[in-house]
Amino acid sequence: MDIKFGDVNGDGRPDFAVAHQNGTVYTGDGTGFFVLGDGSLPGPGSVGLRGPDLGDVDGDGRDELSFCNSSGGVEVWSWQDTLSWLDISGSLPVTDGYDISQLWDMDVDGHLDVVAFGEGTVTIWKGDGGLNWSQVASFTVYASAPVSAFRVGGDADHNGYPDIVLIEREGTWPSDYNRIRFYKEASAADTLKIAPVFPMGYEKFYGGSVKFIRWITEVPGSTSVIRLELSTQGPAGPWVEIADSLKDNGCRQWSVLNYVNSDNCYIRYTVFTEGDSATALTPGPFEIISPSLVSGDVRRTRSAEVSFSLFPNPARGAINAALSMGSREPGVLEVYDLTGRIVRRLLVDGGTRFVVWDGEDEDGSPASTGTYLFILKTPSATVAKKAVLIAR
Ligand SMILES: [Ca+2]
Ligand SMILES: [Ca+2]
Ligand SMILES: [Ca+2]
Ligand SMILES: [Ca+2]
Repeated sequence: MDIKFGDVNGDGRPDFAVAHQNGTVYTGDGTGFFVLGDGSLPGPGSVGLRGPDLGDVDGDGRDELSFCNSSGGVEVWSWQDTLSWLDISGSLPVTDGYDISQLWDMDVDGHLDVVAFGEGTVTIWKGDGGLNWSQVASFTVYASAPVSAFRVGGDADHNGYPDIVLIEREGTWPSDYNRIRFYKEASAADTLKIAPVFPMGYEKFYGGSVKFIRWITEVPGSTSVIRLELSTQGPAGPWVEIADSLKDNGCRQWSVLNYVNSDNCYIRYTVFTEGDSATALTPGPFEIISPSLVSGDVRRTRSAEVSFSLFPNPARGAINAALSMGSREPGVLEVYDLTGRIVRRLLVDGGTRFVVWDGEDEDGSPASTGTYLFILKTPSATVAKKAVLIAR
């Protein structure tokens, strides 16, 4: 793989690493603009730093960079500051025949390991979260075969350990051919287990952005399904469902909860089989930033003609909303609690309207005393306001 997205500087904005002669790491500002961030990294030479990958080696929420150098050695570097990178390659080989690197936790101990492929050989070095890398496995697939592709991380057999897939050119010209090979880690699955893969703690996400939640499961025998839940108030919950009854394929695309600011977020992963379940939590807290709440509680997009007011505030038992929007614009008024959980959804016709939230959730149970966020969504605008409900 010659391009990988990640966040090297921990600002919550996507950066990427690419094997290219003009440079390797580009940092993004979140609006589609990227600037070269190589700084003190080794120069790219005529072919670039080959087979780069990004992953958080030291668990601080910022991605480190791995790559293969022009001598076939394997290196890992950590962003320190603009233009300043630290070499954390330790005892990884300075010269060898490697072409592509991957950063993945192959033994599922919570620390990323380095895996590299080149000249027909795959090698795994176990990491300790710092500078130390120790070789734990190496095997030759087909001596001196040129590399086409290499990817680790999927767990095809649900034994709880990632497997390896690669493509190389085997045979000799003119009868050479591309060969795809798949290697599975050979442990038997004997205990139901789930482990988080991403996020792992201290990442920064923007509300409304899209991230991939990843996990790995050890599933003896039967079929498994996954439930994902979010807490924005620490590892004890309360928990809000992200998705349930998911296929256990290790990955879920997630639209990060908006209108929430918290640096104490956790995901709870649960794997279910018939008659059994297992649970795991994100190892450390990650952060969700919602800019719309940073500068006050009113957010407008596009149309200034859509507005509403809430009264009284605070209100006992029920909150009134006076709405003003285009006559041909039916909308929805959503009520959220401050954990981001949707409490009630009220459909409203276009024009000038008056609706009452009776202080009950979708099931008719009374909501508790607290601050609630009201979001009015129409085809042309989204407006948010807060009000306090005092339970009856
Ligand atoms: Ca970034
Ligand atoms: Ca890091
Ligand atoms: Ca590991
Ligand atoms: Ca496996």
